[in-house]
Amino acid sequence: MSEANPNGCEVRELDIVIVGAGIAGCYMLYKSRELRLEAQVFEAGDGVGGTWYWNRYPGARCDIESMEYSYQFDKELQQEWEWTERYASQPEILAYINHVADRHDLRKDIQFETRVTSAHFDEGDARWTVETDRGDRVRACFVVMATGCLSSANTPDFPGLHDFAGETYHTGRWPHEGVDFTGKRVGVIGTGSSGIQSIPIIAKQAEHLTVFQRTPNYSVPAHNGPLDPEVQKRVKADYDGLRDRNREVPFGAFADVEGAEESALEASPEERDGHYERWWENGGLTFLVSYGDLMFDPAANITAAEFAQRKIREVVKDPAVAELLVPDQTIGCKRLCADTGYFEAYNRPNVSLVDVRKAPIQEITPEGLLTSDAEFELDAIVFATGFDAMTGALLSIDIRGRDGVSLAEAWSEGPRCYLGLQSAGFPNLFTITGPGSPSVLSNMIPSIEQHVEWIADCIAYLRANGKSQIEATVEAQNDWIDHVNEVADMTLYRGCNSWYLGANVPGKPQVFMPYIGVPAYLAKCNEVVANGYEGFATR
Ligand code: NA7
Repeated sequence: MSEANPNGCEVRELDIVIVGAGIAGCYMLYKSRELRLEAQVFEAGDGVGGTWYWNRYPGARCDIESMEYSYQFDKELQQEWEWTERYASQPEILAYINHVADRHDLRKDIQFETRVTSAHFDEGDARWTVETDRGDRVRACFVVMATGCLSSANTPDFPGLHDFAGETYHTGRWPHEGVDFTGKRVGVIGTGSSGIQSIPIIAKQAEHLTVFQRTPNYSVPAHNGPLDPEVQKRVKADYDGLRDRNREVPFGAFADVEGAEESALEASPEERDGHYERWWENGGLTFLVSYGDLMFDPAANITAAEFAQRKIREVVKDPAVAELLVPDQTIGCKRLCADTGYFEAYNRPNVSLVDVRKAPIQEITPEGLLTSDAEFELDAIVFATGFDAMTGALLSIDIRGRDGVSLAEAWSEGPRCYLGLQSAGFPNLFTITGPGSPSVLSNMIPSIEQHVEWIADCIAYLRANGKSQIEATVEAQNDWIDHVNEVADMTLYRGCNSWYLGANVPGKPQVFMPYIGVPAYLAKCNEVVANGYEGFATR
């Protein structure tokens, strides 16, 4: 079939359109080729990498250890690739994804610097029409949204923002050429992971750094360093074993943490402190799984929270500053951070902390920033203010399914997704690590691979069975969302204003988005397939 697009060009007919060339989009393209699908990837950036392409702020680093944060589909790559640090830096992960793209010759099917603007389903012939900001118009049987969970940058709409005379940056849209803050008065707004990673480095460069903190966060020292060659050798000797063990544990990572099955409350205070001390010294997010009940039992959680609070008071010399930095919420409820010298940065004479929970930011002025009780002169403002997580990137595209209903309408009270893979009313449209899947509460790369493989197997199944359409049923979707909520209610995750709930974006419906528990999720996905795609309607 041939039809003209607005530019007078022929409309390409494809099997599959993949939106995004991050870790998910690249692997989806690889799997599509295996199925001999005619595939096209559209990517807004000028290179592959997604999250790791955009987040180039100083200190950007993965908080999952590099031996676990990698693809497992290419066994040779898994053996050949040598990570240099315990936690890989953004440049190293980006180099890795670029290597994967070269190794599998992916770029020829990726159109860069092209943002998908709309995807409309035509019920007549069950095809999606996808349009881009470059005037492309293509039609495809399947659309896969590999748009990322943390890709839609959230910059609060402060009055006066556009009149600021200095420079502004968002950590998730960092300039490729880097930024030199030497001799500048810098303000960082936000103390989530991006703020916590970048603040120590900006502090070393800037003449003065003012941190504007709304909610203090817990952070465990990462204790990053060169990757021990012995660790690398040991993991590579049984990589599949580690991956298998990780599928058996709630976050899909940290399988080899000893003590993870036990209760914090069964240990004596001395034993517990010794145990926490060992995991604090070990470094990073494993602290949170050092006992099995930390995210389930408030009394257990308090023991870990108090330990972490004590550590902040030990590091930060000025007691008033320390008190401002000590969180009063459940540890782990907002994502725990892993840092290198974060709390130590507040001991520098050129760093000051401002509590904007007590005195909120009122406006950005041409000279700086005004809170309700003081004015700060600044040459540069860094927004470490996070993302419209999990739904932002999807809802920024005009997606219309059956009966012309838009995804924004269907999700007006929060995302509705079956298994995080499909939304009822949107046939043949898949989301990778969508709401309702473990996604951000798991090790992202294995979760991405599991979704990509599930989608590829599903397409193969449809073809083998002479079917052309698959769509989540409303009943299965409703049941699944109820289950996602039931599981969340058994934990302590709902108890704070986190981005898991959408609480960081004004006006966003507050719904707990990720599914907690990798093993149960994997079992469910497998069961659905074994039962002939139970909960999905096929035609
Ligand atoms: P986060 O974790 O969402 O952190 C954003 C920070 O910005 C957080 O401290 C917010 O305070 C703060 N923020 C957001 N809006 C405002 C306004 N209007 N005023 C003051 N402060 C504000 O994003 P990150 O980029 O750091 O990390 C995202 C994830 O990436 C991270 O969890 C890891 O998984 C990797 P709040 O807590 O909302 O009070």
